[in-house]
Amino acid sequence: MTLAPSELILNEDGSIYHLHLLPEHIAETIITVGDPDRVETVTKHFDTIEFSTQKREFKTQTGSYKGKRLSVISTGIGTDNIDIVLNELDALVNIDFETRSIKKDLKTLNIIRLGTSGSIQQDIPVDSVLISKKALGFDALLHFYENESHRDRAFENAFVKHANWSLEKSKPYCILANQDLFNHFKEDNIYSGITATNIGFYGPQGRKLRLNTQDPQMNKRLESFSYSGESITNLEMETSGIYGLSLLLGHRALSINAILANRTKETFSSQPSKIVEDMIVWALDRIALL
Ligand code: R1P
Repeated sequence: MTLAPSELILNEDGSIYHLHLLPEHIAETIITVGDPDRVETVTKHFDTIEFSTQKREFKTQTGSYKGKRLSVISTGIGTDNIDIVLNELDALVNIDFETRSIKKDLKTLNIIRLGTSGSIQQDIPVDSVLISKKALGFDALLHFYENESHRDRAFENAFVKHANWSLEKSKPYCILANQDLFNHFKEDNIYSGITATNIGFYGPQGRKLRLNTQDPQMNKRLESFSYSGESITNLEMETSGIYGLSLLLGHRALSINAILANRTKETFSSQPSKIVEDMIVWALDRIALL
């Protein structure tokens, strides 16, 4: 099948539409960060940088760290951007841009998010690092794709019942991290849990400035939910989309987050830059061993 110019959009220089990248520009292991300024916070630790570009919020640098070729790309905020980043990264490795057809031998990328997040549990403190074993998506992204065989329906239904979740929002979807990557990064001083991803920072994460939220008890209901001994630990805005699309496309994904806020205790880190920097240094050494 040939992909039409309106479906696979390439720029005049042959690069993919939004990311502005050619296939040779990316490594097989990709670090995603939200903030374009965080790309250099990661790559300043590299031995060499071979390539840099930026279009809109999507800044990419490729280089090597301890001899391993890595790309770092900023996604901006939200799962709508994740739809673009994941589909275009996949196109770069799995679609032949000359013939506009899907390649026979598909490649698997490692996609590792280094992000920030807020804890919703008393015992997950500000300034800790958490890796996400599962994601619970309150965004609707995955509902636009054929996804049935990848979701944990029993978990989703138990959550909807417990939280009295209004389906006028979206049906939450539950997706597993790549368990090999999860085990590679798991260690004693790193927290793990279920990351809830939502479509906004204020109301959708239970913050009230001037507007009332649809359910003022939402975060309390998230906090008290438990399924097979596992709890929802934190809230952010990208992990469900990364896990969902990675699983559907055959890539391996893991989300690692510096916990900057504790929503139950109403506290925020006094040294967010240092905590993010420490997470990056720790994660890079682990990534180099992949
Ligand atoms: C909100 O401030 C942003 O920070 C968190 C959220 O997921 C959202 O993208 O992650 P990043 O620091 O990775 O962007």
